[in-house]
Amino acid sequence: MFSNTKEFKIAYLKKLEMTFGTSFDESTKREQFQTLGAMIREYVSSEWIRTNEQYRTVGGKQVYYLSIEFLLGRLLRHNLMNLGIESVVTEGLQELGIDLGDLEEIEADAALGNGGLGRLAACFLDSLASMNLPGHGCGIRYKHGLFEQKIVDGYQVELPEQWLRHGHVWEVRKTDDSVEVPFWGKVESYQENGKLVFRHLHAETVTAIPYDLPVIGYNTSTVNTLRLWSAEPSRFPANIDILKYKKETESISELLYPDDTHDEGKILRLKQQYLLVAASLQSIVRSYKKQNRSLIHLHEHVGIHINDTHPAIAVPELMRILMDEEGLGWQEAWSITVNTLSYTNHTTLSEALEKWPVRIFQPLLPRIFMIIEEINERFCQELWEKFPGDWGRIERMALIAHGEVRMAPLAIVGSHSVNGVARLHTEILMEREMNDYYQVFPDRFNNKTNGITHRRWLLKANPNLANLITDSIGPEWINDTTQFEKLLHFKKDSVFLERLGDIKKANKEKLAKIIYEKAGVSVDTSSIFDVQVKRLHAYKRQLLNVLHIMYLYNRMKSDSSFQPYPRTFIFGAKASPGYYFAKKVIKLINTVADKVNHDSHVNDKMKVVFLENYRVSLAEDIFPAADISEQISTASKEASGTGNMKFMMNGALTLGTLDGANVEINELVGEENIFLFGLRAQEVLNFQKNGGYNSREYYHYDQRIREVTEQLVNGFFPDTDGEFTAIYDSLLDHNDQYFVLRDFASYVAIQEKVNMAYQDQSMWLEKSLINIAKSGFFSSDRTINEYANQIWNIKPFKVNN
Ligand code: C3B
Ligand code: PLP
Repeated sequence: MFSNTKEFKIAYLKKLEMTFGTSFDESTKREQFQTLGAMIREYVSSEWIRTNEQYRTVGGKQVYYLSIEFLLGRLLRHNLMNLGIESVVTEGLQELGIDLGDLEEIEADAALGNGGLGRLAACFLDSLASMNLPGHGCGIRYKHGLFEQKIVDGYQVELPEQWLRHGHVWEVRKTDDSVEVPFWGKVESYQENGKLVFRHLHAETVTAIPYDLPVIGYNTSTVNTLRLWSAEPSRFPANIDILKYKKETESISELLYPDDTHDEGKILRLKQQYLLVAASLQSIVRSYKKQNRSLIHLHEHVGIHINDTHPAIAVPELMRILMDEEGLGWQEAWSITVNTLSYTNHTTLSEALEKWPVRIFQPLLPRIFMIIEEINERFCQELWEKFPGDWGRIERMALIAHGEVRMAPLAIVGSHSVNGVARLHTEILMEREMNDYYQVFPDRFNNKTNGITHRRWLLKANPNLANLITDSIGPEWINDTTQFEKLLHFKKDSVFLERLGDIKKANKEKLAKIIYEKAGVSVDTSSIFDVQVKRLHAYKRQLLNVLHIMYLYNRMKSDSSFQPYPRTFIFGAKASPGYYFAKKVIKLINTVADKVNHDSHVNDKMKVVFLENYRVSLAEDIFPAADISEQISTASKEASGTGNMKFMMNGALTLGTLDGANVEINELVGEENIFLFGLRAQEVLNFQKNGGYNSREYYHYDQRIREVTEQLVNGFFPDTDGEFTAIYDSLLDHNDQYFVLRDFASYVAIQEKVNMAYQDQSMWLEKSLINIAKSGFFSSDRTINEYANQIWNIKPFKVNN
């Protein structure tokens, strides 16, 4: 299509005129962006077709990653980079007087996810394609992604997100591949040729339309597919209220549930889950059958991954297809199902463990419910044989109990692999949370520590650091992340370290500009950039961070000899709209920011910034500019974390608890290169099991704690009467479930260490370098390689031109 700048310009201008019927001079930025996007999609179309054809004809096993969330972010520059045409395009546009950076800003983030889980799915897609692995994503094309957050008067305000308003340039609507998904109705069974046959009658059917996105690998011909389903009305049935039916149908893919790690018990959510699963499975089976293969061998050619329990209905749905549609018997169908499916658990928080009331589930998905009942009966029978008389255990482990269908047990029983997302998390699953199942299926459980795509989070987000790395150790690290360790040679190289320091400084300047534009706060770029960005959640303990800031403020006001090194505390976080406590913490951060930033006694030493609307594109500007990465969850509660890995890869030092993947970061970098504090996971779990923690004791014995907690309610912040009572009560009346006060002193002490350590810049830069050099382990290439070899059994497949 084009192989140099000149050809690009000609093709681009022609495309723009043809698409928009306008001359280049009259075109808008949006038209220029849309033109470029469409050109790139066309550019990859032949490779996309070739990949699909070769997968179908000669390729081996393929895997499908079912996920209710894909937090993709923007795709323009990432696609250009992976295709290796970034510089040709940048130059060509420049010659036309267009800045690629400006066009990038036009693209809306595809925010079809809440946070870590959805972003992990997006990183996995990049690694699959870049490593030539035949793996595709299946998700939902929500009309509205995660809400847009505005901060008004310190409060979070949610606005509907509108990413599709101008269309999504990367997608292709595939009407011919649409499938029908039935809800409600009833099931009839009858004998036919000596076999029991089931028929789903009077169902309300929805048409699922796929929209396909190309997933372009880095420097390879592989173009995999992310298939996103949209719900539309089927043929309008007779005698119904058409408008109502249309609205109800479309509402299924209308919006992403904005709850992070919370079970949302709504019919609509269950409909979304079934839409995703039923549509994806039908389409997978349809394409499998095109290869003229018998379904008896499905698991040899197809792997289907259940990302958290949201797509766990894949277990009964695959059984239904194999038995009701393909005529297999139970045993045979069960063996194929278990061997095809695998499942990842992402949390042990009890509020996130999905359970559906039978009274909702059964009428909505009558045949699926029948199959779950039978899986449950057979499973309980097995348990009975293994543990005769142990009713308590059987009740704990059953898939249906107390009027609820339990999704995690369904996923475990119906998959051949169950994995956690960091070593500590997997141990907690095996030894505690899922120990009953571990005893029955010890071989199924395994760990796959999360990872991030270093191509987006380093190569793209931090080009200067990427160049320094390439200059120093060559470009191989881009495809082989074990090469990162070669950077350790430069530990004592003052020229290298100085360049590293300059790059950090430049990234901080870039972020400082954004902070000024978005939040109106001017910050000192030689101060320590201390950053906590992630969803707002009690267990992630943004509250501990802000109480520490209040303590520093108090101390600076009362003790003039206390002169800590200047700091900029940066926060970014969305709270689920119905999460009262989390929203109060946002208000508190903004209230403290207001106080600190306007107090001339302290504001040359500290600033507090809350960046609104934290999302992937903003994250790409934040990670490269951070000095300190706050990973301060209550130990045992953060399954892994992936933000921690992005900070580390960009040279920030972790200040954290021994939780999730922090444990592995610590092992890699060594205790001198990380700042650890707080209770250990075992201690937290023991307190939770046996009691023995009394938050009031910490309040009484630690004057610093008393002062900051009282300030929440004593009028210290003007015009906030009663505003923070809920926070105060959570700490004292409700015994501080997340051990904020218990860890406070230890947090203050470690922050003091950070304060000292930063002042020795050459030591600091050395620590920073060690963090970068050790971060190769956290590339999602490593993670995906483990999934491919140990769970999915898929092999790289080189697409031929
Ligand atoms: C998250 C966990 O909270 C993180 O610890 C983890 O790093 C990521 O998943 C990815 O594994 N998570 C989430 O974002 N949403 C959920 N519903 C459950 C877990
Ligand atoms: N949201 C966005 C936009 C991210 O980039 C990340 C990072 O991985 C997350 C959420 C998850 O952050 P954490 O792992 O700190 O919970």
